Amino acid sequence: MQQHLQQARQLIADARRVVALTGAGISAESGIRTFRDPGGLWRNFRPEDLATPEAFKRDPVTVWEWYQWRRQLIAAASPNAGHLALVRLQQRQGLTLITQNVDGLHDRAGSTGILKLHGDIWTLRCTACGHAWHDETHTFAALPPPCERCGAMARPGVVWFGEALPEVVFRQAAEAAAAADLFLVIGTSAVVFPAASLIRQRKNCTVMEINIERTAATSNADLALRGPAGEILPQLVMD
Ligand code: BJW
Ligand code: ZN
Repeated sequence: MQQHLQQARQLIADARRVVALTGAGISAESGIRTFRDPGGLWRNFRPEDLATPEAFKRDPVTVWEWYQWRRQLIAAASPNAGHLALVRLQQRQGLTLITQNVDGLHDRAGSTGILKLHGDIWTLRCTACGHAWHDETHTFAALPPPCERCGAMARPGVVWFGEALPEVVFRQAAEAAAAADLFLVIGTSAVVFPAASLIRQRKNCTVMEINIERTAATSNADLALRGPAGEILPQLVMD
């Protein structure tokens, strides 16, 4: 492992265009459960019962209860050493940060220009007029909450299965990935598309995975570091 860490540190120091794709695993050490690990966020539900437009149409209150519960957990959590190491890396040599996470912990850590592929749990969007706004309410007076502009039903500003990712954000992420010479894949099972399609072996681009387990991305990785992101990342960016 020490040898791998040394090699990884050198790869980062030598890289000119670093891109990181993060998933739920980077927030695990902040106490936010991942989706697919044992005891994960889907609780006793199937993903299609909570994270689809059909589920929301069928039962908006249950879906909102799940999001309100998560908003409360996230509000009580803090960014961890993994989030902070990515801030340091961005300040030191530049980094394009792409995340699948909706928890906002990268923002709270201090990362900038974050490309959020799956939206933001702190954004609400009106199902009628499309108005979107930032809202940090922990316990809504009523569920579903109303649009602040027209009073119609609001939904979480996140991307559910079967919905398109924000077009401009995904394009910027794909361009950054194509131009990268080092691509870090951190704390994601890499099973959700099109986010996972960004992880590809290219000529002149090293793919480095940081995860506690083997994942769907491991076979594409030139170097796989096994361990918690909050422990490994700080060791990679220390001066
Ligand atoms: C640690 C750790 C520690 C733990 N340190 N590591 C091609 C093939 C097959 C299917 C499809 C395909 N293309 C599209 C699809 C369909 C679908 C899809 O991908 N399905 C697959 C699941 C089969 N994709 C979609 O529907 C997407 N939309 C789409 O394709 O639209 C097409 C379209 C075009 C034009 C018009 C209309 C439509 C949308 C996907 C949206 C995903 N949404 C969610 C919910 C977001 C909101 C919310 O949070 O509630 O996003 S699902 C959920 O999964 C969430 C996550 O961002 C995403 C990824 O999960 P992630 O982050 O990888 O978490 P886990 O739990 O899976 O993994 C955690 C990892 O951490 C593990 O590896 C652990 O080992 C590790 N770990 N502790 C380091 N301390
Ligand atoms: Zn509205």
